[in-house]
Amino acid sequence: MNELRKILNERGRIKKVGVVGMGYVGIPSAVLFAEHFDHVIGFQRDSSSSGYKIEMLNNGESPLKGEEPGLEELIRKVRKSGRFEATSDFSRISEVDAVTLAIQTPFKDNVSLEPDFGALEEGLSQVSKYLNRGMLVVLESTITPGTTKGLAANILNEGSGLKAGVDYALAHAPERVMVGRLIRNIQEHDRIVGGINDASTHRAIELYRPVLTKGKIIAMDSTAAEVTKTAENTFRDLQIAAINELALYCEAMRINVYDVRDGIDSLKGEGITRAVLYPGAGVGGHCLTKDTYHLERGARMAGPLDYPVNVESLYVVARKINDFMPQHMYNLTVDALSRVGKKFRDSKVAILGWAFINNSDDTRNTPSEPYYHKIIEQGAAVSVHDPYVFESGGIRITQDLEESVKDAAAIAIFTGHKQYFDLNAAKIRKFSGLKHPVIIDGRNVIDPDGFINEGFVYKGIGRGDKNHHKLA
Ligand code: SAJ
Repeated sequence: MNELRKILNERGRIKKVGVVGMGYVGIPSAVLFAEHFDHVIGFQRDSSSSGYKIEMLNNGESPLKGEEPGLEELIRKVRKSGRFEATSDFSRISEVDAVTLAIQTPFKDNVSLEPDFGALEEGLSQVSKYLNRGMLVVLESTITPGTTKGLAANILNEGSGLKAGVDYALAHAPERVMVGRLIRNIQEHDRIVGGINDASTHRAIELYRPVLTKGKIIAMDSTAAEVTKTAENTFRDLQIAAINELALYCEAMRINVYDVRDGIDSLKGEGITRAVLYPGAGVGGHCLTKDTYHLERGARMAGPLDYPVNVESLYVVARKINDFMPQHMYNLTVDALSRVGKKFRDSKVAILGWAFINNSDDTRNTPSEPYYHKIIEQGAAVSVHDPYVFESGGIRITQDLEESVKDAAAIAIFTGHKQYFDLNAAKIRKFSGLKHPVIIDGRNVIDPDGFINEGFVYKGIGRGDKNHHKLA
């Protein structure tokens, strides 16, 4: 039996668990572990921005904003039973049998697209100081493929004098949580668990299996687990780019992309799949905008890649098509304004929707932002409306639609919030006070004819059948 298995057997079953990083991934996973293991310690840096979470958690309160069904009562329950506690004393890592790191890995900047592993590296070096033989370390953050076996193992080995996969188990188990359903996602999604060797994988399975209700364990190598997490988002981004490109083609061919979408989607039957998603004003959020570049970096760093010469990565091209969509919204607006002899310079534009996703207040990497800056650059006066977002990066956001649309020469719909599905053409035109306002529909939420007949200049993404209509 290999060295590590022997050590793990001597240590016996996992009793105490540590979770580093009391964020929207670490908190739910820590309290769920506390339901199944003897004791869980949540580790959190006592920094000015997040130190407050320690006291809140120890008082049985959730420091996460927004609705998280089941989370607060679970925190209270495991605090009452004494099975969970939060602390900034990282030396207590030496007490646990398994420690997971749920630390965010944002990009340094949107140009170099280099990930900022700073916080993760700090967490790893903390763990390495208190690492002892037979412990299990699991990375849950989204990381570049190769990080667990590379960067992470190096930091842990250097700081502890131990050897990954021999003296302690090391694995990657990527989080797949969605804000608003954290507890449910951890229990019900299948869990990818990837160790740097078999003994590590088995030990990590021991940690995650008890937490799953509907979800199954999917075991693999740690690098395969890193690729799975990044690729599942890369594939979604690719599917969105495919329909965005088709929408641009349909506009050029003056047909309705939604007729084509329905047509393609009708192809059903055994073994036939067509993941036809929805065209839109762009792709925002934290996952799809980043994970492709993690995957690219991992693949190209790994070693010789056999790939067509002078052909750009399909996945990066998909990113560029999705990131073009706010530019397309800009181009549609320029075109529509010119039909009524206007330019941005002497126009007010109302942007409807700042959240990156429907019926949410999450604004991370919103496609509305590049559009906003482009039209400001052109001298437009801009008002931003969003029912769920009250401010973002110093940009004032109103919840008053009439105020937002008042005197607006153009209205651009960027988010498919439910409130925008029943925009009334006559009312909106009255609010605008113009004979022929412009409306650009980035999320297929309005009926083109209703607005065209009311005198609007209409443009819709993928609506080649309507974008050249006569002015009423
Ligand atoms: N979008 C489109 N067309 C579509 C779908 C989405 O333009 O057909 C745009 C949205 O407007 C948004 C962006 O893409 O701007 C991202 O949308 P999303 O639904 O993928 O939402 P995310 O970014 O929160 O993705 C998360 C991911 N979940 C995790 O990382 C755990 C992703 O893996 C999930 O597939 C996705 O939720 C989901 O399916 O809900």
